[in-house]
Amino acid sequence: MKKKKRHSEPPQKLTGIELKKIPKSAVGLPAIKSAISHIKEEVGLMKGIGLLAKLNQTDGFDCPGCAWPDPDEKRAFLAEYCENGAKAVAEEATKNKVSPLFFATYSISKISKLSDYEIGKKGRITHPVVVYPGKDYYEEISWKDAFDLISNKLNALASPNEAIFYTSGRTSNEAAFLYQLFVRQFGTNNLPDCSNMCHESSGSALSETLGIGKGSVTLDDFNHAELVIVMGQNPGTNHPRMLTALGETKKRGGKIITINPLPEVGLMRYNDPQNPIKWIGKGQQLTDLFLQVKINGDVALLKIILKLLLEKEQKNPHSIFDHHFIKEYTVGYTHFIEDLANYSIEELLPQTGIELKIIKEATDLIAQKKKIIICWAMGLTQHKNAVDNIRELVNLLLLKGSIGKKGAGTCPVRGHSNVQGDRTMGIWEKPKESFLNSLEKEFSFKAPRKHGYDVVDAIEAMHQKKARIFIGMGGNFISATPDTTYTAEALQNCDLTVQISTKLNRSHVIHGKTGLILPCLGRSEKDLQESGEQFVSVENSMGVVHSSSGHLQPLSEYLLSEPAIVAGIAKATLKNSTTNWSELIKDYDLIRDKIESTIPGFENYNNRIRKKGGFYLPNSARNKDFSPTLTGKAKFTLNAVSDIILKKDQFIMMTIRTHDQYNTTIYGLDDRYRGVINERRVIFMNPIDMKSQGLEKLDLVDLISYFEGKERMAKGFLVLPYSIPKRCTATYFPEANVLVPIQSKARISNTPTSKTIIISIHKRH
Ligand SMILES: Nc1nc2c(c(=O)[nH]1)N[C@H]1C(S)=C(S)[C@@H](COP(=O)(O)OP(=O)(O)OC[C@H]3O[C@@H](n4cnc5c(=O)[nH]c(N)nc54)[C@H](O)[C@@H]3O)O[C@H]1N2
Ligand SMILES: Nc1nc2c(c(=O)[nH]1)N[C@H]1C(S)=C(S)[C@@H](COP(=O)(O)OP(=O)(O)OC[C@H]3O[C@@H](n4cnc5c(=O)[nH]c(N)nc54)[C@H](O)[C@@H]3O)O[C@H]1N2
Ligand SMILES: [Mo]
Repeated sequence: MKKKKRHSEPPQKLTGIELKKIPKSAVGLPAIKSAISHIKEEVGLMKGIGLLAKLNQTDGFDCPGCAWPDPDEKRAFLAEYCENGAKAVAEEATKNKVSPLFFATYSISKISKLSDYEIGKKGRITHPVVVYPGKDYYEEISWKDAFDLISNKLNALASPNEAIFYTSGRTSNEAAFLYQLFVRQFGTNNLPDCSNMCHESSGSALSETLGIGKGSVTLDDFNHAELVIVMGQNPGTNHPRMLTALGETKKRGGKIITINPLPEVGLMRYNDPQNPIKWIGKGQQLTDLFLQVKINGDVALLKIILKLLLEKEQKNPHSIFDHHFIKEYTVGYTHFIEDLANYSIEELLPQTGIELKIIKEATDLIAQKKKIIICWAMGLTQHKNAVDNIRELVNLLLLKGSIGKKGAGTCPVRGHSNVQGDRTMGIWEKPKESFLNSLEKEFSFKAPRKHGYDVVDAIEAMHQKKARIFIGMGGNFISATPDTTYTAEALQNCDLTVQISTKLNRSHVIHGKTGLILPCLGRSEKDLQESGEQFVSVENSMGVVHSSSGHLQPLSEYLLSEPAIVAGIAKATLKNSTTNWSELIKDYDLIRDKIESTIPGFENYNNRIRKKGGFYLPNSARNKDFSPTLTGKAKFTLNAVSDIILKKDQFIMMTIRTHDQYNTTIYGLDDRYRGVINERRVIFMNPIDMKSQGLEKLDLVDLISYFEGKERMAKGFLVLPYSIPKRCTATYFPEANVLVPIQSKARISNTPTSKTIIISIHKRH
């Protein structure tokens, strides 16, 4: 028992903070400098520059950073990447290796004492390794023995539903398709993925209201939009290339409204990285109007805007709403308008924390525009009423007829570079009947119909020992999921955990009785199979499917590609499979042929994927076709405002990313755009709240979270005064995940509420 505890809590050492002035604009020279310094340190300068030249080029590899699309036509010669894309590549192409020798010297207990930053910097894993029950060291294992071990354990289960198959969103279409095929032939739909913690709320809301779980805009729409509203998103750090698109909107006379509890630097001003002449100077202003909303105040804010728009419309009929669109394409309008009368602006206003005057300014801007794009990310999707957040913004777009026309629509900005593609390939615990039917027809087997576990349910199942095997296709499950201590117990309850990974991470030290690490090729590396060099394909945030081929020599001769690993496990496990797994791996064109036969939109896949820039998947909402909804029309919905009530001395806390991390991979210890250098255990607070709590800058505090009578504690954070609404605070993910209660999740989508955690703050004496 004692040993388990030791592994579950990441260390809490503080590093030595330095506070800097918050920069006035994003990107520009400091970004280039930072990118080069990471590349130099991890990869070496010459090799690194060669690598960057291939990033996001049509003959190169897809950036493992975010899912923001590349331009359809013109690609800058050397520079379709950003600072953080360069860092992501540097991390993957690092010279640092985690070999069997490393594992012989570092016990698992010893690794567990390192910080996430230190663990990540150890580098790429070179050989398959295993830890046996009761042992504290990983040791080398052959691929064959690893596959046999997995197959023996899987086949010994009482039911296939006792195994869980997680996916993180970097996995290629080819690997994802094979993975879900194997899992379903094995007999379960237990396919949770990182989407469950990410854009699941968007998928739920958009499928219900517009009939497709993906966004409707293309990159070109930003060239035509009259207004872009960016809600709950920090693109300066997480999707830097989006700033270029916003810059284009501005150049053409469009406006930008930003809705965020923090004045995120990148959204305010930026310096185009591809236009060095402009690096000197203040940069281009992006945001025209900033609404500093309280955490989870978005539905209240949108309702005020909707009510004010309605007032204007009633005063001057047909001046604001697109009645033709509403009549032709939607249902539920009358009911929706009636429901707005149940809310009063006076009651809604305190939830937003914004002056009415500023909300009126925003309403005036919206009222005049006919082509509106709304972009959003985790600031909207990780709350109890997250699905409501997104349905409410859809209401606004529907009123304005801003869906399915140029320069307008929904833009949920995806995280992982192929998270959207993985879903298209069938990585989902709730598969559609039509999809299972096609799989059965093509592969002659009976696919399971019972819905599987999502991430939260999977953790519960492992904790209750209803599930005994965990296999992770990429990702870092222990650090990405909520309730770290509870999730650690869940994983440690398993008979077997298998991590298919590129780099060492904390999930390798929180293992089941037997633990396996299977190292795979990264995006930037050559994938050589029997028929020659292979490429893979991915889908970006706007539904463009394109190819990605690595150019580097693989880091170690023992690495296998993700498709080859899936095939290896499948071949060993499935005794009666009619699928020829070895054949499929010889030539990935054969996998793509199978995708074409089972998934709509992939006609002539092998041909079209070879075209420069790839191809667009069909998107019904983009064409004003809402037939996939229950009524065949787009739907107005009634949505709930936040029901959070803070007691005295309680605060609402959001967990956010720094500028120097990729989810659980910590590139460095700085958050340059927020002026925090060399420390991650910090809590951002409003200065008035600090005063009321008797706290001073850099005081050391412990945090306690509250949920359904249970308290959770995270120790050792430094207080930082910041521009953030009163009673709102922010900490960094994953350090604060111990505080996120496993049962605190969004209605419908089941997404952990990583942006609404109720806490109190306790000064160390
Ligand atoms: N460099 C880098 N790039 C990444 C990632 C990374 O870690 N590093 N992660 C990738 C992934 S998987 C994802 S999902 C995306 C994440 O991209 P983001 O969603 O931009 O990431 P977060 O840091 O979670 O930022 C959430 C933003 O929402 C705001 N916010 C929080 N709560 C609320 C709220 O209640 N209302 C409103 N209006 N705003 C709120 C926060 O202030 C913050 O600006 O980025 C992807 N790209
Ligand atoms: N509190 C809090 N929790 C959150 C969030 C939050 O905002 N707040 N955000 C949530 C979100 S949006 C997401 S998407 C999840 C992210 O959850 P995950 O996707 O599980 O986490 P990552 O940190 O992206 O995973 C990094 C690991 O993936 C492996 N890896 C990298 N590239 C590859 C590859 O090409 N192949 C394979 N097989 N492995 C690879 C490396 O070993 C690396 O250590 O976290 C969620 N958790
Ligand atoms: Mo994400």
